[in-house]
Amino acid sequence: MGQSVPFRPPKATLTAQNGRLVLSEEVQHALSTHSPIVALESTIITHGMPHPTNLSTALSVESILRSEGVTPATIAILQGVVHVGLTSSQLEQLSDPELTGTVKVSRRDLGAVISMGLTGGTTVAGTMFIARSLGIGLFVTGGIGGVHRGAEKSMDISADLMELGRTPVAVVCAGAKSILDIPKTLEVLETQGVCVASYGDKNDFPAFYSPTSGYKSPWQISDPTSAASLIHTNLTLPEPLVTLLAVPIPSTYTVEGQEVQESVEIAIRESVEQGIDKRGKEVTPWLLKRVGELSGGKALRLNVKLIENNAAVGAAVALELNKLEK
Ligand code: PSU
Ligand code: MN
Repeated sequence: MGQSVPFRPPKATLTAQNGRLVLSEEVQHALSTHSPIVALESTIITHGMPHPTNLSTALSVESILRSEGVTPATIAILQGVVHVGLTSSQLEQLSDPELTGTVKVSRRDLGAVISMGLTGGTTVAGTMFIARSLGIGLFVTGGIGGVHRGAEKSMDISADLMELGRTPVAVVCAGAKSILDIPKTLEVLETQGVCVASYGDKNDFPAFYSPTSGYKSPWQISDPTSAASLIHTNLTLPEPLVTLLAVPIPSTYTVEGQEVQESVEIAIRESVEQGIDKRGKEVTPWLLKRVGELSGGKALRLNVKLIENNAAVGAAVALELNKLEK
């Protein structure tokens, strides 16, 4: 007869005590005083933008948040240690193009990167996972991953969409990039139970460089107070739900956005011709880089503008949300 062994749940690996988690003083203070705080991702620094714009944008987003009284919590993994809140020298280190072997860290990669002592930038999915474990309820980024064009064959659907379906952290973004299949992305978001709301006076679902994708969001929100109310209500349902607040790029950039769109179409065609579309996690960084080259820097300029805009909206929402959480 076999002996029965009592079930013992494993101990968490991600703790400050075992040195696998480090919170900056600023983040520690914000969490302990329940002050407004916003999580920020780092794949955009390591794999999403070229140097030195990756660094200047990371710094500028943080300073936009701070100037509104909101603590930025940029999340990354440095030599196997999860950092929440980075010093400017850590941001510099992460953005350095000479730094080789930096991993793009999605949910599936977290344990591997920590156990192997590696350094990496966390994606939307990876960042949400860590933000949630600390009780951070709001996250600002540029664009989320989504369903890739041709996904009916490749099955390339970003883990971001599944994370949005199961990890209760509200996300502010500029929609999904037009390198993706927008209608299929919206379908999967619906299937995953994500509350998608456009921010502003229209319900168009934005497509990153462009304020409209040609598709609609199911909901529309026009000010920070209503956005916070929606986010808070979703987070406090019996099973918390994610709100994806889709903020269109300011209309001043509409013409430039249309020009960038042409580069997007060319980059996608090239990725199929060269078989890049079959390279898993490399697909998104490759397309982002190629659009940057083809657009002669225009895409990058818009990318910075829209992230800064998202940070400003995110800060206003964070302040309102904080009042409801008290
Ligand atoms: N979209 C962008 N810039 C980015 C990304 C997406 O416009 O830097 C990054 C984000 O970190 C996002 C990730 O979570 O790419 C999605 O990658 P994938 O499609 O491999 O899941
Ligand atoms: Mn993918």
